[in-house]
Amino acid sequence: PQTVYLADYTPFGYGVEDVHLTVRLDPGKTRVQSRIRFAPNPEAQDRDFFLHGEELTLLWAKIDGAAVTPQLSDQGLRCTVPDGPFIWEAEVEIAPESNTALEGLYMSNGMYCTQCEAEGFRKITFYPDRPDVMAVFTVRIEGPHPVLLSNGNPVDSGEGWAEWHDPWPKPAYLFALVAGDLVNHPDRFTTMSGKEVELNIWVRPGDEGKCAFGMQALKASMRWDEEVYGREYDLDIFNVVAVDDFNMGAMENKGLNIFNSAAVLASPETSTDANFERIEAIIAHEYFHNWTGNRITCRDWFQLCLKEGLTVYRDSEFTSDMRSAPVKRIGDVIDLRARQFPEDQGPLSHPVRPESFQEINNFYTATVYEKGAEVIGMLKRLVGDEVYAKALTLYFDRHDGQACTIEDWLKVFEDVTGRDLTQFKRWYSQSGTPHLQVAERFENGTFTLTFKQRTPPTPGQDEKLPQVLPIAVGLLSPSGDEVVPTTLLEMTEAEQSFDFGGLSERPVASVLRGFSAPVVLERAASRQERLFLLAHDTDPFNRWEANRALAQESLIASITGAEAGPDTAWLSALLEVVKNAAQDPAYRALLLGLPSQSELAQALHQRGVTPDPDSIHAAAEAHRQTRAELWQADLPMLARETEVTAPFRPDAEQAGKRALGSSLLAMQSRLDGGAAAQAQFDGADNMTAQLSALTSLITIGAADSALRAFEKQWRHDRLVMDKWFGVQIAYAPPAMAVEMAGLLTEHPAFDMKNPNRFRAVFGALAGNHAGFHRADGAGYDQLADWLIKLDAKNPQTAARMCSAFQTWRRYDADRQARMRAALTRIADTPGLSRDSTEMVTRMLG
Ligand code: HT7
Ligand code: ZN
Repeated sequence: PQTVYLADYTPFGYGVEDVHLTVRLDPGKTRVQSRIRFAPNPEAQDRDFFLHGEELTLLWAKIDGAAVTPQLSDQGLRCTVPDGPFIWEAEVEIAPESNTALEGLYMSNGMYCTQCEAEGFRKITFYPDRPDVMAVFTVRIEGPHPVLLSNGNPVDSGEGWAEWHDPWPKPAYLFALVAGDLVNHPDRFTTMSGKEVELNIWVRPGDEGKCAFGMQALKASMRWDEEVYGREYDLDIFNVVAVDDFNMGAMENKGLNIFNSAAVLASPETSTDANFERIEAIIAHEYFHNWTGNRITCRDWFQLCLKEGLTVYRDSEFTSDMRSAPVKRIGDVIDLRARQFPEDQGPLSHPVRPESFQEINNFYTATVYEKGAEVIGMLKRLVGDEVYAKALTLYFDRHDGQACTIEDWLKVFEDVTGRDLTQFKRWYSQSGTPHLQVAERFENGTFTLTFKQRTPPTPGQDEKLPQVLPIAVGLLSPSGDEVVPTTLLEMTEAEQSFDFGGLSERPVASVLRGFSAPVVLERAASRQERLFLLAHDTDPFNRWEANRALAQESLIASITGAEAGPDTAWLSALLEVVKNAAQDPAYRALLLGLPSQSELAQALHQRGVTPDPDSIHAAAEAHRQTRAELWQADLPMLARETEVTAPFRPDAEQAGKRALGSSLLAMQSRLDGGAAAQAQFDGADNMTAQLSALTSLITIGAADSALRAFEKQWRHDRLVMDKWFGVQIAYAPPAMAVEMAGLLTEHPAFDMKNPNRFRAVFGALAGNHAGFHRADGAGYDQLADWLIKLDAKNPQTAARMCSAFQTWRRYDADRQARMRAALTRIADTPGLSRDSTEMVTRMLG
């Protein structure tokens, strides 16, 4: 496959003035007629007229009304064109019913829908399918469907047709079309300047009762973007459509967002609190793209983080404002460590702005999204809130309607602050997670913190330069008073010291408050010091972090045999904190979380110890059992405190109580053989309660009847059934996970063509750490078999899931050999997609 390089960027030789599309829908023979006005681009030298096009049957083409015969290839067409402006017309035929890749125009349960980001529009018609070509689109859809939607505002419609016009120039990746027998949940929104906007959530008949929460979230997002960023919606209508077969969460098409139904449909009976929170965040994320992505887009796909990092950052600010900021921050860091750190520290490591790719779909990664958002957070910390707001206003004013680069973004900050951001820019070009070592000294009333930063080599980058690290620090007196409030240190050197003078006694340092930079902190803090921070730190993130470090140390000591069981002194101290009713229950629930088994494997690997998945699993289990026994007397009282008597609300307050209640129930189940969990399961009136009871029962091996009842109750609901498939594998005893996944693929409701269902089964298998890493390699073989099968139908989803193997070099020689064999078998599959080929080749490195 061909590699594309950032350094090779050149603008397209022609600009597009406008595009008219007529789409005549038919499952096997859809006709797409295009009329596009091109004019030479004065900024470009190259006049090669190449239009992208894949899997299209060209019926005819004309330039200025005269028939032409372009030169066709697998990737598109080339044609000789006039020197000045001209009109290109063409008609192609496509077959949406046989499109299982879910990219371009495809069908899902009888409805037509599109997915064009990143390079799907070229599967709809011949076009310069690159984000720097922006144009005004008018679209006529013809088909016998009650609902016919496209981007922008409706122009006119009649029996079997509708016409849409989008006045805002946009790249083709934001094009969308939907047609089908859909019903809507309507609402209205009045913008800050008094414009009325019609809002609709379109769903399959039967799902209309699951739209209200999404609609509330949409209106809250619209208001928030006005209030916080001054951004107003810019069309008369905003449509959201729920689709069952979808490769990712959702897509921000201009005025017509398309959502995976799992990312928008919600009801208390069928959705957990985590589902509600995720839906709120995704609705917000896609809506926020209207300005950060759509009005200002990316020049090329290497700049993906320009829209994704910023939009993730904006949606995390939104969630912090809607819910609890510390809880959101801790959740984000847990997620960053679980998904981005392994990527950045393994063979798939790449910069936030990659410099080359074979298949862009492989770069919608945690690094581009989540590390990209961390970089924005650091920038904001460094310049301060007010300057950040000024810079964003300038960004919107200066670049509205343009396709931009990271250089444009940073220049705005340079202009507003007068600072030189050359070194900061390394965050975009240097891959890998920096490790930050801390040493402390106290002499003559001065406390000195000395930091050393070092980023291990990553693929293609052996040498690393120091990065700008914003390090938030606070100092506490031995009696627990804050003697130095949070102070931002700006580290720019490989090694740097910072002094705090005028102290009467040696303080305890709270370093990297709020996780102010995405680094691995290496700090040889004593157990005593961590217990002190758990009790006294004023920074909620670092209080949680101290506890997390204590949990990790205790587990690692058990795994390596340094200690026989969990640190009971710490567990007693933790119980006191958890019993503090003045603390937010959601925060207390986070304190009860343990590092995942995969995270423990990574921590061991970093210490030069080869992780053994079975010992890790055994230590985690023993820890949970001991904790439950030790806290036995307090569990009933704590559980009573989490009871919610008011009617279900998916807000942070109730969700926090239920989260704490679920953790306590899991402990209780280890003591009472599942009696409390079974009672909760039987009486549950919401999915959070029902599912947490079910997982508690699965964990102790007492879920047979509950699983049967759950299936019977929910077999008509595909999203709830995804949960049923997933939990049985995720929480299965390691020795049974592979068999369970195999058994479930035989279930009549298993459908490998539905990405949600495929992920429910095989995402859960990959997430069952000891089950996937079974010593005989059965987990690896099973996943490889299914990825090979899926690749032939849906390369994008198959390739993403190949990353389950990305940590293969952490493990022992035998497991490594088995994973290498599985990867090689995928790589050697005849006809393997470009997507999966790139992923496995990078992993085999
Ligand atoms: N911008 C979108 C990214 C995307 C996507 C979404 C759905 C299906 C396939 C896709 N490929 C790329 C989603 C987002 O970040 O908002
Ligand atoms: Zn996005």
